[in-house]
Amino acid sequence: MNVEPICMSQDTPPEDGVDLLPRTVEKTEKPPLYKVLLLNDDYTPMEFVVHILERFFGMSADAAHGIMLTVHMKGLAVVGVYSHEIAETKVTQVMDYARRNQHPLQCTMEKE
Ligand code: TYC
Repeated sequence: MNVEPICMSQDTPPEDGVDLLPRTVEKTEKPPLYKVLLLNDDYTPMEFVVHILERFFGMSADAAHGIMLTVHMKGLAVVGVYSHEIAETKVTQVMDYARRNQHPLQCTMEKE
């Protein structure tokens, strides 16, 4: 939080008595957002990717199928945008689940 004096009127007498104290402007910065990306590979089954998108990203079967095909054809796609902590959790959940099922699926995050 930044606190900026707007009117420092200490060395000149206040004209109307209103500016005895410096006014402040509070600048609240929005937390940065992070894109979660799913990467294509030649081995992870399509149904497994669809399942991941439904399970961890709350997508409908249709949306998940569409995004999976986008990743398959284009090489990668953004599958969600979150705060740093949530994005990190999603990446960990996907990577752990893929690894446990012995698929090489890769999921990463990057600042928006
Ligand atoms: N390319 C994979 C296949 O043909 C399917 C796939 C889609 C893999 C999306 C990963 O993120 C991915 N079986």
